Amino acid sequence: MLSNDIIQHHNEKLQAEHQFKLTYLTELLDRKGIDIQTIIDKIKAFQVAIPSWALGTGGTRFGRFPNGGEPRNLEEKIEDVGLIHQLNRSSNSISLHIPWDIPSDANAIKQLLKANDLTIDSVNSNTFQDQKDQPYSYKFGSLSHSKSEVRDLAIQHNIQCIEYGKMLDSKVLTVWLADGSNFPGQSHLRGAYQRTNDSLSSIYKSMPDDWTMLIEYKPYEPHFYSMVIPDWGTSYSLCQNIGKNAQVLVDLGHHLPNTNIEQIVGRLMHFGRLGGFHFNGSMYGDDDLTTGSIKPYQFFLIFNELVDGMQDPSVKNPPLAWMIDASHNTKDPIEDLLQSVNAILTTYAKALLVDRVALVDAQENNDVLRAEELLRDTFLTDARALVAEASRQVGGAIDPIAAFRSAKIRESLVEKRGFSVATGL
Ligand code: AOS
Ligand code: ZN
Ligand code: ZN
Ligand code: ZN
Repeated sequence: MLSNDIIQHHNEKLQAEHQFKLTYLTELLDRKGIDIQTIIDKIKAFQVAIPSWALGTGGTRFGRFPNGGEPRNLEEKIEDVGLIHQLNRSSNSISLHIPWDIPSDANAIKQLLKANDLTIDSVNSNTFQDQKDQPYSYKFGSLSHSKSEVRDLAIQHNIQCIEYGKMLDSKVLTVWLADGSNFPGQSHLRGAYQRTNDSLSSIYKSMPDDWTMLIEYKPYEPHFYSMVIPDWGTSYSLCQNIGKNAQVLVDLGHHLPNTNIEQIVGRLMHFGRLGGFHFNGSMYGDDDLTTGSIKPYQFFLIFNELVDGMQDPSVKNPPLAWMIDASHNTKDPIEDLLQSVNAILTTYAKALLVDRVALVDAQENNDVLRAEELLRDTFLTDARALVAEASRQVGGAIDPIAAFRSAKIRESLVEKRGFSVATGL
């Protein structure tokens, strides 16, 4: 944990410049009839989960180039997320990956979470790797496998994940299925879907009533001819078949180039089936780059759709689980996560600023240019001071990355943990 003095001292140094920017923005928004504190309060309430596997360098099947000080176990991963949350006050939960994060002592983990002001977000199952001494291999699939003994093993693993989640008060199971085929003819495409449907149904039946199952889709990788759950339509149909607590999870990197993701988001919210989000940045595919780093306008348009759905009382979509799913090789992982959360909050803030009454009016009257300009105007508004102020008001840093650097946090983690490399991708 950081001493609060460090953050306060950091904020004092930045306060004058921050206030200057905030005053400008307050006046600007006031002229548009927007109360700045209402927006700031919404930003404060927005929390993004950190995945345990993003705390180390990774995201590559080639070489990893760690800088040291990476968390060596679940306890240290929780400590890292605790640091992130102390700095930005917007990352109050951690997502676990089983078996990488099996809790050895659930009570001790719960206490540590509490001390760090954190909770467990989702529990993620892993049937994309064989574990040591596993009786059957997932080489040719898991929940969709042609042999029932392999499917049963994968089903049991997911049920075990639910058990770990229950111990730590999680309420979400996320299933990302790597199943698919590499060559035409390898797999019976309809059969693989039906077996997956039945396997997911069995897992769902083992889930407590107040849990959610999130089903993630991905068009390719690790398989390159077919994936069993390649797109939102497949996820959606599985959810429809399985039950009301099954929801689609959208990972921003899991689309073919130029897909209109905002429209997918809108559709799923309209159907009440959008359950969760994996934030990252994408140039080509599942690149897992920093959120907002490559296509910020597209990211804004996605958030615009999300906020529109969240604010519309006629939309019956459950609250969403927000998580970052990124991991790469060249930045300090904690700095990268702080940067991603900041991009998420800034974009959320901008989406909150959209004049929805004027937008609907422009749409109704087919004023194409005005509708577009309403969006462009908010996208081009610099909303960073709103996010900084939200953080400051609840004891976080005005500039979390600058605070992380000036407090030499990575240096002290290296000193404590040595040249450690985290488990994960
Ligand atoms: C994989 O591509 C998916 O994005 C998963 O959500 C996630 O990255 C994986 O479960 C991490 O192991
Ligand atoms: Zn993902
Ligand atoms: Zn992915
Ligand atoms: Zn990814």
